[in-house]
Amino acid sequence: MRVLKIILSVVAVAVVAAVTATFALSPEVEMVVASSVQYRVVTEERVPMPALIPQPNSVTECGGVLYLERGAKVSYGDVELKPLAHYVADHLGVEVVNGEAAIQLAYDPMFEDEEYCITVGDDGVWVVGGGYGGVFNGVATLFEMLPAAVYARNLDFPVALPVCEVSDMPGWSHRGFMLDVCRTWMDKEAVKAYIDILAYHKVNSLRLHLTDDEAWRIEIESHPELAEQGGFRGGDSPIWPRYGKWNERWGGYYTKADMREIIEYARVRNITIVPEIDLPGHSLCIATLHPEILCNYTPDTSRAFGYDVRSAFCASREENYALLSDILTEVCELFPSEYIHIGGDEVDMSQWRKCSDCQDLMREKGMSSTEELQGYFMSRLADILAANGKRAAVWNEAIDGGNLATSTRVYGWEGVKECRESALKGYPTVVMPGQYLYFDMKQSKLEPGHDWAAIFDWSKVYDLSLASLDFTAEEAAGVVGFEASFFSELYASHNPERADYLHYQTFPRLVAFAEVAWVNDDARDGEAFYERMVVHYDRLDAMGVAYRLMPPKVVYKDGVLTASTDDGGELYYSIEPEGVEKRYNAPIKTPTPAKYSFVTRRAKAHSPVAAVAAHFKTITPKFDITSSMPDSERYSFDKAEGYGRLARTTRAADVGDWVMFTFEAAVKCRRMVVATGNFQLPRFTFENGYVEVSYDGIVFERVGELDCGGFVVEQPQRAIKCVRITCTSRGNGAEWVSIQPPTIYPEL
Ligand code: TNX
Repeated sequence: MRVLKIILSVVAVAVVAAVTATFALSPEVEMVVASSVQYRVVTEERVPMPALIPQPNSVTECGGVLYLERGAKVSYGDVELKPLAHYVADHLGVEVVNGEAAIQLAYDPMFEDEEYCITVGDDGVWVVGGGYGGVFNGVATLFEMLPAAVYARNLDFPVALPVCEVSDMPGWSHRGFMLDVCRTWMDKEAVKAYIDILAYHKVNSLRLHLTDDEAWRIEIESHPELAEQGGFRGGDSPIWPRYGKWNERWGGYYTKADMREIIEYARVRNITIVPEIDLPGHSLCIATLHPEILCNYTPDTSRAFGYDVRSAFCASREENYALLSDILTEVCELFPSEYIHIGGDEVDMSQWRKCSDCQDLMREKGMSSTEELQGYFMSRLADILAANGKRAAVWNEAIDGGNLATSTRVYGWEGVKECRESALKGYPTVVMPGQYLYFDMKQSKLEPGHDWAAIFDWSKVYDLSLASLDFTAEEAAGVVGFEASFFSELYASHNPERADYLHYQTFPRLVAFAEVAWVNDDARDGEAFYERMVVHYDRLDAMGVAYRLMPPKVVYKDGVLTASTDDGGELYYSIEPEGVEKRYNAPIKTPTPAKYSFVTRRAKAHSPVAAVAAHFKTITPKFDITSSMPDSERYSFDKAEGYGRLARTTRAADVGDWVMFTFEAAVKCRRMVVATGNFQLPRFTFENGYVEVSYDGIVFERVGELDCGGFVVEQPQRAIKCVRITCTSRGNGAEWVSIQPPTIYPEL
């Protein structure tokens, strides 16, 4: 019966692999004898269409199932699509042929470039797009229609697909992601692995943030020292260490050959690599190698042991434009992208105000603000790009001077207001406000990340739309799309770097982003999306993504502690102080619920720790700060003593400098987190050092080494009277040390 069905459907569709004339008795016999059936359609069966993200514009299920057989082949209608055919075949574990096949990739000139249509039916599987991007987008959707194992290249044949027609096109032409490979070095293979995941989510632009204060990551042949020296910091490198890895020389850079490989890898996956050379600020790294680029005045370097911490190119120095012309010309040659991002964010303009040459230039050009001077600087760079056939892209501050051409693409990051203003002024605008799309932000209060823009999880990302941001129609007309980002100051503290921190911060927020950037629709249903996303978790698991699960719900009632989750994760719990993780199978009867904490796990994913509120409570016992370093007048030590804020010293630390916290009454606690530096940013720290505690204020006991400026004293056996942090290396690349109050968790 089964054989008969195969014969009938194959006859109907007449798709066969090469069959020799020897067997050409009749078509039916051919198919069976050659056992080269690529697929069969069974009209009376049904398989449901799986949840798709992003949701396509139109999905029509026609009834019937197409079974792809192990002998399925992939073919392409245009030689340009050959690499894509191999991409598909590689995922499915099948072959590419230049002829009839179960899966056909083809162009239809009637479609828009990124538009596509998938038809599953008697003619097999057709993925048709307007351009390469359209066919790629269709392939990305087709993968979602297949079992998740396709991402692990581990499909079990036959594979069932619903007979259907999907037609779809993106609501936004720019669906970008920005990766900061400066603060944390990510090598070629790490970038390619991440490109794979972005591509599955139909992201079509990856901006690599290639230069910053901490590193220069791209080879420039006319100035090899930039990458060869500027690609490494710490140890014996001239680049001061920051953000972890302090003792060792650490980093790397992309050679041009590496970058060409990345560009091609991304191109096959419909992703354009957009380079960012962050100018004129964020240039401490290049300024350390080429101090001549800095403004014409002698800075006071006494607070940083002679280290010049200025980070902006002098805007008046003609040689700077020649140097940048050398650099940008090579960048333009290397990257096929239409846009080259030249930065423009957070320029310390006080340097230009102190520079007599910059002041002279402003007078000569009739400029009244340093913002105009920045506009002048960026315009000159835009001219260099234009001479090389490229357009400039900038961060939103670069348009503040009002003198940058509207052909410039603007990336609005500071806030919604800046995005709307840019669009209204006529700049093609990429919307990426930090409070929605900076995936270096924390996802909840006690999780890792920054919080300067907001603390948010995927649900806030999913709510993002131009309407939700109150864009007028006129403003919306200037928008080219959205971009999410990952700045990596806090990644380098994971020693050694593993993909899991990057994954945890960016997924599933990026899953929500994938739909926001694709579906131009203001009415979004977050709950329905969550249900689809949980289905999508199977795919993330198969991709090997270590995403963040939502915290399990924890309830304590009538002496019973209950935990639950709705995302297919497995629940675990542990009890303090032992902290051994066990499977959670049933509610727990306990008089001390605060001692319990819960986490869910699923493949490589996990949730943050969840518990009753008392588990996370901290206390604020009174303390005094003393130090070998004087405190700043404005940010004096007594401000930190009230747990209100950070304090500062008046200079960076030298070997042997110390800071001590002395509690009014010795503190009995279960955990004490002590750190120098900003609350979330391992900057303004002691670069290296150790921590001591004293129970009587007289005898001190060394308990550990600083890690990114901090150390956690776990389960101290006695009440702590003093805790002291001592520095073992000179300087920190800044002009002061930030002092933060200890975070203290009481005994349970
Ligand atoms: C602001 S985004 C910056 C970056 C930091 C980021 C941290 C932008 C244009 N400037 O230099 O890495 O915040 O969230």
